[in-house]
Amino acid sequence: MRGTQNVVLLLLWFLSVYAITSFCANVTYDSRALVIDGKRRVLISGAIHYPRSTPEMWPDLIQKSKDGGLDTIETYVFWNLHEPVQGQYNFEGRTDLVKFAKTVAAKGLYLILRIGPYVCAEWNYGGFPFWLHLIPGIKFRTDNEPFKAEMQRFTTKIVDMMKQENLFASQGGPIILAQINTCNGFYCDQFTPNSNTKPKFWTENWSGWYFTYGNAAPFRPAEDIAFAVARFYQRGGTLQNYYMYHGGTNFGRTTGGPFISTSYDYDAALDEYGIIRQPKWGHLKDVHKAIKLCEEALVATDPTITSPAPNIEVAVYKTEDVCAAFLANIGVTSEATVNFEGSTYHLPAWSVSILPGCKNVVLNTAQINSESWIASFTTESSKEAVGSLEDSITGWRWIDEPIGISKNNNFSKYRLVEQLTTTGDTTDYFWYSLSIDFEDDTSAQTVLHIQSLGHTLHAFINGKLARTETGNAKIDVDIPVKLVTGKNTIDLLSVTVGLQNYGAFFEETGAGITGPVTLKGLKNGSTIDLSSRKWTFQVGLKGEELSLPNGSYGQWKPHSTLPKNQPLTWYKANFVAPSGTNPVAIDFTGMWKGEAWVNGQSIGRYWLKEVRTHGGCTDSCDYRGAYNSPKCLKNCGKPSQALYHVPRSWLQPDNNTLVLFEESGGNPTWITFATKQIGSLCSSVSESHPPPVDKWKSGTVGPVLSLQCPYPNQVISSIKFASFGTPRGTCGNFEHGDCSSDGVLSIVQKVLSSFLFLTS
Ligand SMILES: *[C@@H]1O[C@H](CO)[C@@H](O)[C@H](O)[C@H]1NC(C)=O
Ligand SMILES: *[C@@H]1O[C@H](CO)[C@@H](O)[C@H](O)[C@H]1NC(C)=O
Ligand SMILES: *[C@@H]1O[C@H](CO)[C@@H](O)[C@H](O)[C@H]1NC(C)=O
Ligand SMILES: *[C@@H]1O[C@H](CO)[C@@H](O)[C@H](O)[C@H]1NC(C)=O
Ligand SMILES: *[C@@H]1O[C@H](CO)[C@@H](O)[C@H](O)[C@H]1NC(C)=O
Ligand SMILES: CC(=O)N[C@H]1CO[C@H](CO)[C@@H](O)[C@@H]1O
Repeated sequence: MRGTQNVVLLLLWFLSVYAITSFCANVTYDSRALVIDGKRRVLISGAIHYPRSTPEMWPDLIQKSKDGGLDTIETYVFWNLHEPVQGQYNFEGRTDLVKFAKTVAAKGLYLILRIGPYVCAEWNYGGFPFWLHLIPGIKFRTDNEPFKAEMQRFTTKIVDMMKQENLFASQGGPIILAQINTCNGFYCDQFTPNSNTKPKFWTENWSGWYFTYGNAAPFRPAEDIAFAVARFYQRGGTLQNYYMYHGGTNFGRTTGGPFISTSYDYDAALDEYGIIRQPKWGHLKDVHKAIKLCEEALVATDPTITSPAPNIEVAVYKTEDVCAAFLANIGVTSEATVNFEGSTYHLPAWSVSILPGCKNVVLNTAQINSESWIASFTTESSKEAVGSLEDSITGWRWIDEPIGISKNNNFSKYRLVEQLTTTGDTTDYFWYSLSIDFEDDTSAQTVLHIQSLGHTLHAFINGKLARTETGNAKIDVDIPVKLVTGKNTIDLLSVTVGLQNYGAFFEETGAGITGPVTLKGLKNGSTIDLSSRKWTFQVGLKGEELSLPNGSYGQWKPHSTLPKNQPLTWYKANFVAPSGTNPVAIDFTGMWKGEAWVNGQSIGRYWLKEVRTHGGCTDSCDYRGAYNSPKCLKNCGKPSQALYHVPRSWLQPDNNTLVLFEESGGNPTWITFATKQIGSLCSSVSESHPPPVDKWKSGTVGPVLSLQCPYPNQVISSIKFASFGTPRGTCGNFEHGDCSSDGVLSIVQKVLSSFLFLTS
């Protein structure tokens, strides 16, 4: 049986690859549809930003998108990655846009290319290269000649590049759309295009929300996003795009912010690691199928929308030949029944039923038929592997980063300077150093007052870390200091954590210690302003200059002297990659804040900052009612991000180097590796559920419960829970309800063991 299925799958795959060669398309539109080669279409799209994964991951991500029912992949183009230095372009590796477009084409999907050049996207500086800001007279995103000239040059470069590779649909390529008049938001059913000759497009349907350091992780229930999608097509929508379908990872220093996490998981249908997130992926797949069953009717006419009762909305797309209906209950609390064309339909609160052919309900957005599973991390040390993974990280070595000025690029001024215009955002790190003599102030209750534009400040007084403080736009801190007679040193390390990516004039936002800096409460009672004293500045760290992130340079000191909880320390170790093919993460528990590199490639900034919202978290969230990003939160009381993705393709089987720069202090020997896999499957079915969408046409009647292992090499090893009645909870936390029939677990176990017997 399994063999036969494989043959069928292979066949389909060949067919889809074959299909791309006949792509060459004439793409136009009218008020109702996108018209591709004369065929009127409604399309479903999902965002995958190519630099947030690796070229090795792209084919799998795009295949899973296709399997999930998408027609189209959408991406921004990230100017600051492609032109890090003015006139010097980069289109290699994760920035290989042409390869990404060709991968989309090879899977037989369309591509929407949003060239920007402004992208927002929680991306550093909204995608603008920082050098753009240093062009005299420039103002971003407005009618400004220097800006328009640069924007035109970059946009032309990208368009020409795509043309040269024949990637536009008119040339036989996958790109069907570039910049468009559209709607972004959690819901877009009320949106109207700026011309009545244009179709209704939704470019950013936020499938979840981004994570930030120190805040709980938002998630969006599958029932609610399914509701939003169905509502959009119910009210005349033509194309919607999930933002994100795969969020991925903000590698290196690419996060915007400040304080956007390195993980850009977004609670998307594909998780940060590319694993299918259930039930979201499967439920949306069913929604897509249901909409596609209506496609002919959707493109044939505008909907007739009526409201037969409060909170009930019925949309019918009907011509002589075709019909499709959407029945919505937009009420937040009450279920409802609707009479439609002689039949009665039951609608849960906040749900839409889809009726291709206007007769049978194939899907209700609040009823999930798709199976669920739990993908979880296993630390190798908890496995019965030969040798724990802790043993596979060996030979920790270290180098201390000097406190204060240590590089020849230092310079002095009798004032404080803004950080970004000085560093050009080439590094997160910028030193402000001052030395000051006192005759006798040693017994005084002296306070050092510092004002900074952010984002993180480490203040060292006489070589000792006196305070770490974090803030967006404003850090205002009083640090009690003990001065000594004679020379005192004040070394302030200012650290950026991702540049602002949105808001009016966001490009003007500065960082660093712009003052005032004062000493209050000296022995003679006076306050002195240090802002206009002689400060010495240094761009970047000594370790960056020495290329320590590469691991093989510098005088690394031995394990026997390894310091713990020491600020400003570089650590390095060798490790053997976790075996197998499951995605890999590093658990940085034990460390505090810094950046990490694997084999010289930055896996991003890490920060174990704890989630401070202790009240607002919930495991299960009521999907009913309008969603917004604080509505459903998880991760309270835990570090906002402990696990950091290391792409498989960056690893060798053995002899890998991990380097990290720790700002505040930690214990690197606690660091472990973990792999992510799907360990548990859940499925539920209700007698009132319509049959699965894919069974609908094949004549199967009644509800069907199915379980399928996500990977070909997996088998079901045990059944943990089974209930027939009114069970409660979510996958992993089920419990029996008030009504529950006896012996279900043993019946299911028996079925499973006979199945295993049959197939073995
Ligand atoms: C493309 O399609 C439109 C409308 O369907 C048609 O008017 C136009 O002539 C076509 N263009 C080409 C190059 O075939
Ligand atoms: C500062 O830079 C100068 C050269 O510009 C160098 O001679 C000096 O040693 C540097 N200072 C420190 C503390 O490294
Ligand atoms: C107080 O002491 C500081 C530091 O010793 C000195 O700079 C300042 O001039 C003194 N102020 C007065 C009013 O004596
Ligand atoms: C690694 O070393 C190369 C060559 O020395 C250098 O160009 C590169 O910038 C280094 N990478 C990092 C992350 O320091
Ligand atoms: C491990 O890799 C480092 C740097 O990539 C190299 O210098 C070293 O020779 C390698 N060691 C082994 C045993 O292969
Ligand atoms: C990704 C994105 O564009 N997010 C924006 C969505 O809209 C909200 C509110 O309208 C903004 O706060 C986000 O920045």
